[in-house]
Amino acid sequence: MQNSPKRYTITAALPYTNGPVHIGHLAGVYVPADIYSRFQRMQGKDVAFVCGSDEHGVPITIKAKKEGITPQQVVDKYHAIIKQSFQDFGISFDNYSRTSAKVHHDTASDFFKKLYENGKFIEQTTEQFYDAEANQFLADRFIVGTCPKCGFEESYGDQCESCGTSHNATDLINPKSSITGNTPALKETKHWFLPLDHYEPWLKEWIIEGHKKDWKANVYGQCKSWIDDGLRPRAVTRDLDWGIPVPVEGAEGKVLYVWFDAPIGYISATKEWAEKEGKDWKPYWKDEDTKLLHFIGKDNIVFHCIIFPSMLKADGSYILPNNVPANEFLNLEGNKISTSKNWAVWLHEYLEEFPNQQDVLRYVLTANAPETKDNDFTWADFQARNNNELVAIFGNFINRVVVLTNKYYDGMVPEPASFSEVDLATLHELRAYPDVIASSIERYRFREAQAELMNVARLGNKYLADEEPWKTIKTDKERTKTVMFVALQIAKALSTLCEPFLPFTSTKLKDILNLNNNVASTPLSDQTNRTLSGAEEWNGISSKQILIPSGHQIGKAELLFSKIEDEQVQQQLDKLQATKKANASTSSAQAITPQKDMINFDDFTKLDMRVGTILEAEKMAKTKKLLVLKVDTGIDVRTIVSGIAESFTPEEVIGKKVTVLVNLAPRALRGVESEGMILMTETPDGNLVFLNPDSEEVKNGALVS
Ligand code: B3M
Ligand code: ZN
Repeated sequence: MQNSPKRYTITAALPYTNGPVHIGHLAGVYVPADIYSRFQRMQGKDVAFVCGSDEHGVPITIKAKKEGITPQQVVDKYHAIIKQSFQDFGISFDNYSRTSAKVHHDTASDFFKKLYENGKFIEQTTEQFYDAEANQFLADRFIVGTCPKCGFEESYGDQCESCGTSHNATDLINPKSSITGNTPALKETKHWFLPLDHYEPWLKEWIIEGHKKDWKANVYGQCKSWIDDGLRPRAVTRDLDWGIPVPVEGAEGKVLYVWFDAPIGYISATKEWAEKEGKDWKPYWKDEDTKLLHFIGKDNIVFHCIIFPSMLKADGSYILPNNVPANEFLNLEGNKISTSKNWAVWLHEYLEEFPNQQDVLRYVLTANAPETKDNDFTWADFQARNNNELVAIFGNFINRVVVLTNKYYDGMVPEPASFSEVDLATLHELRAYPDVIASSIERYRFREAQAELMNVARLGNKYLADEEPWKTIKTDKERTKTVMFVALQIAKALSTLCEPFLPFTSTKLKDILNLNNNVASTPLSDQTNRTLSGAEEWNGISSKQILIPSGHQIGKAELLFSKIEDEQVQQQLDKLQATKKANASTSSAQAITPQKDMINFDDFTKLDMRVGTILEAEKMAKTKKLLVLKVDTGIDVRTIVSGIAESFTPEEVIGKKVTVLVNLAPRALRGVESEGMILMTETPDGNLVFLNPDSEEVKNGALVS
């Protein structure tokens, strides 16, 4: 691709329609994607910003079973909620489609057929997990077990949400049906596999060599470790009744794997949009001069960097993603956001509870964006950033400029006298910001870009505070006119520069300044009234142009932002507290797991459990849940990998007496041989607790019987 692409195809991960959108989705995917898209449009670029509802897959059918309705009713309900809330929040998709649409079924079916007819799949009959009681095969979230890579014990059949890896269900350790809880049987079934191993050499060259410098470290690292571990064929069809039927002979009762069809949803959404716009969709997906970008969360990296590109490569007629700037996860008040536990701030509820304050949430989520590591959202921080930054800096500056211009000049931009050194230095500093902000946005550093935007507001605030027009108005009217003229230039610049981040504020500020886009931003000498392009507006700030000319009539003052009161924060915290209590009571009610199948005494005597002491502990690199322990079992000192890192630090467990199952067959977890298991239990809100003897007299090696 040339340096400046002819067009941009920007995709945002298709949200599953098994629930509404929450702040984690917004911070991870949709706000950054929208900032980037809005910015490129302002630069006059040809942008197709597409998304849509991800309506197939097991999560939908699980939700339907839970709510006693059909999958179509589930997707219709949440597609409407999600689409409306994105629109109300200012996420400026050119098209928000849905994968149950005919255009998508046709596009995905044709895509599969072309690969099938060109022999790109391996057709294989293999043994897959089957739940005899539920009378169905167990695909994806219908089966859970221990992740073979990181030891996470609630890994799904297709993907581990903890370490992001994607695997086949038969790789799971200790698999269980999520429908009945039973240990599944194995039953033969035919599926079509994409031979990812076949694309390994090309992926090494395209990613490991080709994108070492320009892909984010978290993305590159996950791809590299996945490729280094060796790629294997991946089933792209499933034995399910909800999804896109496999369009070939002998595939009755089978559908496309949701992660095969969903990324193709970007293509069908582009087709649908191009149709409406009277454009040709093909250049957006097939022209090398198009920059293709996927905005996603880190749990989708492997699908967007390895599996979907391999599909595009197999087809041979598509371009590949230029970048996949995936974000990490956002937590809420110190805990992982969870749809199933209702531990979230839902977008549609926020929009109701904080009317006309979309930009406050956009601002706070960008300021806290988990761009390189997981981050945390707290309502206290939300209030602080709104009150101390948006209100006290940005809003305060604009309010003073507009109030004083109305008070001194009836709202008319004054004619400046001669500019002082400070004036010229301030205007010079202002002119640097468009490029600074643009550079951060182009490198997908939106936190940094927004911080620079706030520096423009700080520049204006400081200028007014230093020049004190409210004092000079009494002694030097000419000086005051110049100061207010300079301050109004900064105000106008803010109305342009904030648009990608705070689109509602930009519109409001342009209304206050009465900038209905026909204000000339032209060289000092020539004042012609014409509508400016976004690029002229943005880049005009950098040149020695007047941004808002003297004689222009601005509007009346109105507040851009209002303070968030303690009561509003408390209301949200109470809501979360109620959720926590509800979870605790349901989990304690549910926690009484049904008794397992009966065993006899001989079975029990096979278990060799001892008292031990943890001598050493360290976190396992690149995992969130695992600690590598050295345990003195009284028999020996051995290594045991334990999934307790989210409940204990290594320091907290050293010296602890524990109960150890010592004759459990060793297994390798991320390359570390684990010999045994530390017995734990957990509190209702999910904190792990050791099972240990309540007497110091008990020595290591003592038998537990
Ligand atoms: N529906 C979102 C998720 O994994 C998934 C993205 C599809 S993008 C093609 O939560
Ligand atoms: Zn894992």
